[in-house]
Order: sequence, then structure tokens, then C-alpha cells
Amino acid sequence: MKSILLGTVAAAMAIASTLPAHAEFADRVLRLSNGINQDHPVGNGVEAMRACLTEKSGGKMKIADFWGGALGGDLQATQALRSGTQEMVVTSSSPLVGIIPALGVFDLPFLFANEEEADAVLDGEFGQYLSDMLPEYGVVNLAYWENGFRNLTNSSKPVEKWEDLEGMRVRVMQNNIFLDTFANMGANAMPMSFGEVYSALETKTIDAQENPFVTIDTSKFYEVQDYLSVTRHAYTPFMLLFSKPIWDTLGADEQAALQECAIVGRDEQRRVSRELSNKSLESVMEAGLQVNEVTPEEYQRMVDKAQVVYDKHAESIGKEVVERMQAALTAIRKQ
Ligand code: 2Q2
Repeated sequence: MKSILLGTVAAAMAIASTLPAHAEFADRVLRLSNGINQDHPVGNGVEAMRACLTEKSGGKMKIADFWGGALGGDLQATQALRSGTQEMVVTSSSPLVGIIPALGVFDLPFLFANEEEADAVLDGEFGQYLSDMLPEYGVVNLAYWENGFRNLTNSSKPVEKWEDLEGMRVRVMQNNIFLDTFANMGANAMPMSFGEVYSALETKTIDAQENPFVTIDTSKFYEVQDYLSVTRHAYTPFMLLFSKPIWDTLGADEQAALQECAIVGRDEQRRVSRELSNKSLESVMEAGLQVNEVTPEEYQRMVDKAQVVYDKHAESIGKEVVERMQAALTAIRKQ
């Protein structure tokens, strides 16, 4: 009897010693949605995050991923997070500005000069300052991922200067900062959710849209557009958001694993995004898009023209938010 008991204890201890790291994990399936397609670098980020979660949770935390807007667009999915009916979304910050005005700071035109600046701001104090605002709105930001610098495509002509936008029907993301940026340059700016863009281009309801090269490629906009102008007019991040009501039901180990794995996913996602960007440009050119660069002089004229948007929207974004962003950029540029 005693030896049987001892044997059982020994066996239990042996099991325990192989599992201690997983002891605080429940079986969970986390639904994650996206507006873009799985061959976008976000797909690589999600794979890296999944592998990390599998390892940390002993296979208990699983991601069920949905692509191409299968669970609705960015805004709809974010509302599902807020009400606790979906766990995660990878969304652009831009469509959420109506709910969280401070996020509009990322829509300010020509804000970041390059990826290094964006990383430093987003992964630094400023990014944390904005993330700290989000739980109040029912979402937790696990990490900033990359969407990338946005460029304009259209079906009528190369855009070489801002005046070329005159009268062009340009789809913009759903907020007033984006809308004003394009309206101020003479375009007929039309806010629209991402899921509607392809067919609106196809039916010629709109002439133009703007997105990073990888999205122009993976969402096949080259099929319904003729010109691509390298305008780099905005870098709006992706955010990997988690539902706050569901977050509050997780254990500390589960929360920590999600936070760590979101960063693992971020690093892989950004790496692939940057590696793919030029390849995507080449492949959309091969697919028939006529590409033009904007000269440094015309680029500067666009930047100057866009400055009124900063003044007009500082108040709605929050003066402190805009000032902190500018201070963060100034500090980075001095280094
Ligand atoms: O132009 C857009 O709306 C995109 O940049 C999307 O916000 C983005 O691709 C998301 O739909 C990703 O889920």
C-alpha cells in the first residue's frame, strides 16, 4: 500500500515537474480578425504569435484567425471586442478615431519620416502613453504592428503634385483627419471601410485609394487601378487589440504570455513587412501598375500644403497628445 502511494506521489511529482509553467493556463480559443488577407505580413506575425503561445501555454491557448474581413471590418470587430464577444483584432488605428480621438495623432499627414522613427515612437514612451488610454474604451493594446507608409493608387493619371488630386474621388479611412488631408488638396475624399474598397474601385464609384505597397499587392488593387504614386503621406500603425472585458477574466500568466507573444509576433511581422515592401512594389508593377515617384520639391510642397490639417485637428485629437508626439519626434531626431 505504502509503496503504491509513494509511486503515485512520485508519478504526480514527475508530471508536475514537466508542467509547472503551464499550470495557470485554461483551454482557450482566441478569435482574431483582420481586414486584410492571410498572405499579408500580418499572417506571418500571427503564426509567430501562435507558436509562442503554444509553447508558453503547453498548447492550451489557441488562436482562431479570420481574414479578409470575415468577421467584419476594423470598426465592427473593435466594437465586438469592447462588448466582449470577440477576443482580438489587428486593426488600423484610423477607423477608431471616432471612438478614441487621441488615436487621430497617427493620421496627421507626413508625421513620420521613416520606419525607425515610427518604431521609436510606438515602442517608446509615447506609444505606452496612448496604450494606457485604451482600457477606458474597452480594449487593451498588446502591441503596435506595422501597416506601413501609405501610397496613392488611381485609375486616371500619375499624381506628381498635390494639384493632380483635384476632383479625384479618393477613398479615405473613416476619420476627419484623413478626409481633410485629401479634401485640402482638392480631392473628393470619400470615407469608406476597407472591405468595400475593391468593389468601389471596380465599379468606378471611386477613382483612387491609398495603402502601403504590400496591401496594394495582397488585396489585388492592381487589378482595378492603373497608377501608383509614391506619396508616403502617412504611416498609421496596426494595433493588436484585446477585449478588455475578456482580458479581465484571464489569469496573470495568461496575460503575460499574450503580452510577450504579441511582441514576438510584432518583430516577425515588421521584419516580413519590410522585406516584402519592395517585392510588392515590383510585383504590382509587373501586374501593370504605372509607378511614379514624387520629386523632393513636390513632396515638400505636399508637406507644406498639409500643415493646416495639424492646426485644424490639434484640438479634437487633444493638444497634449499632439505636443507629446512632437516632443517625442524632436527627441528622436536629435539623437
Ligand atoms: O485602408 C485600410 O483601411 C487598411 O489600411 C486597413 O485598415 C487594414 O488593412 C485593416 O483592415 C487590417 O485589418
